[in-house]
Amino acid sequence: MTLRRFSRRLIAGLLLTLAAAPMRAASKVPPFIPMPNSYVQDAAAPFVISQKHTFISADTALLRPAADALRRVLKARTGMDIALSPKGAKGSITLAIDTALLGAEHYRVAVSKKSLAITGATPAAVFRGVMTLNQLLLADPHEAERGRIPAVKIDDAPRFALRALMIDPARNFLPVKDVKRFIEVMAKYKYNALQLHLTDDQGWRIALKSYPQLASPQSYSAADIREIVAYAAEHYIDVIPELDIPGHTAAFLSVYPELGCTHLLNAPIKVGETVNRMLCAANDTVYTVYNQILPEVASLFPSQYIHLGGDEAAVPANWEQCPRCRAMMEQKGYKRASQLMIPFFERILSSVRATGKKPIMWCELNNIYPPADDYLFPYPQDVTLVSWRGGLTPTCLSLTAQSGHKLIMAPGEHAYLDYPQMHHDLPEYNNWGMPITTLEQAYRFDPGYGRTAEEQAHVWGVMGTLWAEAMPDINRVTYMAYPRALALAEAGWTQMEHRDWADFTQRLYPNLDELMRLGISFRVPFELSGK
Ligand code: TNX
Repeated sequence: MTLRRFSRRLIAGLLLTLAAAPMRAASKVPPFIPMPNSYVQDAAAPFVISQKHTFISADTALLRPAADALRRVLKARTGMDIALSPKGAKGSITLAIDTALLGAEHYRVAVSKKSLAITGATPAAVFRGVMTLNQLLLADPHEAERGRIPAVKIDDAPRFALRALMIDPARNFLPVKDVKRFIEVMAKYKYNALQLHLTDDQGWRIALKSYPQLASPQSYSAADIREIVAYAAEHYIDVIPELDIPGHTAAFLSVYPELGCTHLLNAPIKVGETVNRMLCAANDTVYTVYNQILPEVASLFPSQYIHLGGDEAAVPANWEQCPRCRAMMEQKGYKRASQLMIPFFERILSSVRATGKKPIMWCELNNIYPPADDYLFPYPQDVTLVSWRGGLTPTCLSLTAQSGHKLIMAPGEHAYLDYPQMHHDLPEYNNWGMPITTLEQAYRFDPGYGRTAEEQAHVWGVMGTLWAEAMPDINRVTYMAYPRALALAEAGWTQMEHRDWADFTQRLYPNLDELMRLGISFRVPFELSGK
């Protein structure tokens, strides 16, 4: 081979390598979390936005929150403030409802040299698409700064209709501004529900007109709740209130001790210390009071759902020893005091149904450990249950499949974000021997538990819980939540065949970088690096 020929080959080879290099870099999956269910990267030229020639057009006023979100995304990533324009304006980015798409959150993102369109079955779906675009722009910050958006086709819809997080202002109050900040972050990861655990032994955090004495010094007013709910609605997040009964009620009973069991009427209650008190099942006034509280709470929250707790009721120390409860047991012919849950929730649920809302409860079985094999009591058919206790989720799944109850998956093994993320990590107090839930363990969660399609058809979705006994403020809450809530977001959204732990860890880093820049505290998953 002549030198000339050789060098021509060399140059051709070099050119090929050079041509291939950006392609290889570009073929890296952008840091989507959750991973979309269908994503195709196009080799075509990117869509280039410019301050002068690009506009955002939305085909209905209902898309305004999505359009505003997109504007914020583009401003943050490109520095350009892209104006909203009338429909059809040339050079515009379009947001549109596509009624051909099925499923409330089904959206498409189509980016080509000529156009950028985000379409969805509903405004919520379009909003989710905007969140995906935000992550697409995270892939290459330099390109984004130049207004260049890679050509892609995404067609995506969630595996589960519900992806929730639960925060616990009852244990440690969270100011409205912190709740709003929390909502902002969850929305980025396509969560669509926030459960507020409003009442517990440590506090009653909702100020009601019907029973104003219940409110603790730190409580949400009606105006606060409206503010939270409205902000969540702009992010297409449903706010589900929880009033925990008949256990976890020391704060309530500190105000109305006469509504506890008769043998405990003179036993002092110290909020923050006393636990395991219950509402008396055999006191009519309990039902009268809740028959006023529940409609008021229902009116403050637009959600179709109210969570009623029902967990960890200390029946042996309360109902079992209360003369009035025992008389009721006898009259009903019950052998076990826990059967009083039947009439208790019959009355409470009739108050809930009268508000038009649907009840949710923590699923309790006839034992707190395996071998539990049945419900604590027969849950009425319209109750949605939440599986939570470590070791019992397979049983909960089977029982609910048989009995036809809708199920939310919050298994302690994967979704309890109050548990430590690593040995010797937080929490530094109130750690009662909590199991460690690593990021990887949070990720290795199939909410269908590998069951057949039929056996998991009743699974409504997932919920991560942030029980806050050891979370004094929002920085601790987000430290415990993230990055595990990113893993959970993907478990709730992405089909198993598109999930991959190693791939997730790669998509994770730009998101952590983003959280850091937003000032959201999180645990650095140092165990993933430097191996
Ligand atoms: C059990 S989970 C509880 C909570 C605690 C949590 C601590 C559930 C339904 N009840 O009241 O905060 O354990 O992990």
